[in-house]
Amino acid sequence: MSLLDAIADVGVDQRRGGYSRHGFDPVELELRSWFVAEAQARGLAVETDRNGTLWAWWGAPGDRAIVTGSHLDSVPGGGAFDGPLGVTSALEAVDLLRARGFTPGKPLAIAVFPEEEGGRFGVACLGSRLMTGALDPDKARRLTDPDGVTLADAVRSAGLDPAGLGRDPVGLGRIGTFVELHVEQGRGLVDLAAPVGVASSILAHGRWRFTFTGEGNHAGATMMGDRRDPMLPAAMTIAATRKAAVAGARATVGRIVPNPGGTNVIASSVTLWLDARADDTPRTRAVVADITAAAQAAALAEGCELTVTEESYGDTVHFDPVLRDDLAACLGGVPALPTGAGHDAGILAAHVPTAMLFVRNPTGVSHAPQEFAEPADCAAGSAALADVLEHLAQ
Ligand code: HGY
Ligand code: MN
Ligand code: MN
Repeated sequence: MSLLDAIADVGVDQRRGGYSRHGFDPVELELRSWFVAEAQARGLAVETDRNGTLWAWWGAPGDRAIVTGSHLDSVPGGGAFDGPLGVTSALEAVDLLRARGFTPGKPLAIAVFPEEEGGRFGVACLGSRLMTGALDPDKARRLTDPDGVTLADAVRSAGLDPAGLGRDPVGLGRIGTFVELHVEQGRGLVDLAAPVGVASSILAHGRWRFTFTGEGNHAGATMMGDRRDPMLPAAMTIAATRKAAVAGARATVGRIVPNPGGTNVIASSVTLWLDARADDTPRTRAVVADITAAAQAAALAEGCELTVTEESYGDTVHFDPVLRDDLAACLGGVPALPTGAGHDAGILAAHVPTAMLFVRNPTGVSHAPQEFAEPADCAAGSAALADVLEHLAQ
């Protein structure tokens, strides 16, 4: 049984399909315990840092460490590979290196970052953002999940001190190089007929919360001319995303929550979240500005108020070209690919030399149950990661 098979039953979402595994919820805590057991079975010493990131050390923790790893959480109804493949491949790479009789000449660690998807508390790459200081810890502690549980309460239930959340210069300072293996979220490697590739860049991307406030009322007793229905400007905002996302930009509304949400009720408010991405910050912000203008005009026409809040934002990531080309060469000249998906590697890239390896996904689909990687390509990915770690940890 592969390591991925061993966790295949954890966090299956019968209602949505796929997996729902979210930061510090019981499912992710079960996955974290599984990882700790697997790491300890390999003689790796596991520690949990102030932000809940797990660090499994091969040898004593120390500076100039070669670090790999990824995340175990998912989007709601997500696939089996996004995140976990990077964690299981890291464990398998340790097995391969041991089998080769390799002993690292530098500290080597596997990191597992919490809440990379932001599926529970709404901020993507929560653990790496906190570690690098990209997210204010007071704001983080106040983040709430859909049930109103704060991040502070959630980490406390997981055995962490919420007062400890925040920048971790010691932990970050130990990282010499970070390499994350990830299932490709697209068909680039399929089109290139390559099982493994390296990452060149990540789109600029962010998330914005739009709240439309109108007047709740009865669906049958309220004449159409007497309404201030926030669902209408929300719908027009969603329609505006398609027109605004030009020249390779992407704009998505995947989540909309009416309040109170009754079939025979005119909503009093509607909140939707916009995910917008483009090659650079000016283009991304231009897309958001166009959509915001459409939302404001639609809200005004319906007599509704609108508030727009930026929840997270990250500029374009260009991975270290020297490291990228060095790893591509180490792997015999694998292709370099851009990605539209964010990663903890994208957050760390601003602070330490960082690279990513991609494993072919024949469906090209991600953030959905159809996400897939062939066992042979997963094995090629683990072998490639072992080669890269051996190369870096000489
Ligand atoms: O949203 C993303 O691109 C990543 O999967 N968190
Ligand atoms: Mn993802
Ligand atoms: Mn991911």
